[in-house]
Amino acid sequence: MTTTPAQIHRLPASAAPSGMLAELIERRIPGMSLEAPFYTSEEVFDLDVAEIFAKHWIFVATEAEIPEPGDYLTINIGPHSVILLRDDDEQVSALHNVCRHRGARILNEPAGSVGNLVCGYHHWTYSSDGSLLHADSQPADFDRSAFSLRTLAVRTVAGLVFVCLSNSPPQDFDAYAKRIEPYIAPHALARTKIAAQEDIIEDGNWKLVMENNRECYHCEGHPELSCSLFPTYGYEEGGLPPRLRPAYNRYLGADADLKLTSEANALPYARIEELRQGATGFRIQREPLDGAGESFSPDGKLVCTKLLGEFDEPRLGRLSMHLQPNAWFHFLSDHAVTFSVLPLAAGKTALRTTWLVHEDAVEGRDYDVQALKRVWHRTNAQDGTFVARAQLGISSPAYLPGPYAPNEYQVEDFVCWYINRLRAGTGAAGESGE
Ligand code: 3BY
Ligand code: FES
Repeated sequence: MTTTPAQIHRLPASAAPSGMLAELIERRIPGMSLEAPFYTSEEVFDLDVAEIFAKHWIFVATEAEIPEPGDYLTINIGPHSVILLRDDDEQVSALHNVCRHRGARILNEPAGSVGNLVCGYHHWTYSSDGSLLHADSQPADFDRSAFSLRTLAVRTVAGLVFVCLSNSPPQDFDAYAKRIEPYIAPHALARTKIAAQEDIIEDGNWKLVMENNRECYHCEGHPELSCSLFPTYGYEEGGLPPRLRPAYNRYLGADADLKLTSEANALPYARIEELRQGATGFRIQREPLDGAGESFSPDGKLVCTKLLGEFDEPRLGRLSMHLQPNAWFHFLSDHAVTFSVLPLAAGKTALRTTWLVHEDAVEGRDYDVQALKRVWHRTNAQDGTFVARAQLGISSPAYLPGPYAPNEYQVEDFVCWYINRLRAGTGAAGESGE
């Protein structure tokens, strides 16, 4: 008897919140950190994978990581393993890394290059578009066309690669792409190469990693970053602690200069901040850097002398983008750095950091890789310590939710977005903090 593709493609039901989860989502208090189970419970973790990571656009890579046809990456999103592949038409495609015979994982390296995709178990062989080309010893009426690898939605925007595991990805991505493209395109990521990449595992829930990124209340814990990134980030002038006043005054001057420089170079710089809205919440803005205003370095000077794209002006500050649920980015005149957060377990999270430089930049001549990485290598390690301490404290029965300060408003934006998406996805009533 032949099984029909319709029967085969029946998808698992989405995770419905149990009574306890529904109540936790419902009773979240605006302006306060989440209750402990959001960070510690494996049940919430499973819900996060099903409702957040499997239903939203997830930033996973840059196109520069797979420059040639056949180049691939494997990306783990919770229990999902996704193959990102540059196909024979030079497009980026995304396939589930699950053999259609008996389910074995096909590609088992984090990156590489392939012709056809051959499952190592019984050697079913697929083309780069996922069609099954060959399966040994099957009956004469075996229909290969019913057993292609399952594909998933993939989009590239200005050299950034996003996937969505859902069959009906959020529709607002097109509008998002249209708005961010003019900001990022001048940095010409299509003409970059990977200078360095680091994966770290943080001992904390993925939301703690994101929340930590969304505020600079803790930035005095980042001495290397604070040399060039103004630690006044997120503060209103009235809420500034006196010790940050000199930095704030420098920021105002540098910001006025950056606006002129951006206009002279036809670069958009205005802030768009829609971190709570819709499915694809984001923030983008070109902002000044301290010191020489050029790059992330001890004196704010360039860390790569070969500038990106067609730039001949080094003082372009940082074009920074923050994206729900799992990413942030900084695009500078001389390099770009991207961050992708992927959940591993309730208390474990992977953070991938990628540094990109002009494809013609030569290590040792134009840049020193240790100097290029230094600020974010150190900052990530410091953040990892903060996240681990938060996870430990929240895991204590003594933990109670605490209040966000005004300069942590983007943490509140992230949490409101998260709760809203859980409510939207699980059918629970109400929107948070609108
Ligand atoms: O990386 C960021 O986006 C900045 C730096 C420190 C805080 N955060 C908002
Ligand atoms: Fe892949 Fe058998 S599980 S060929």
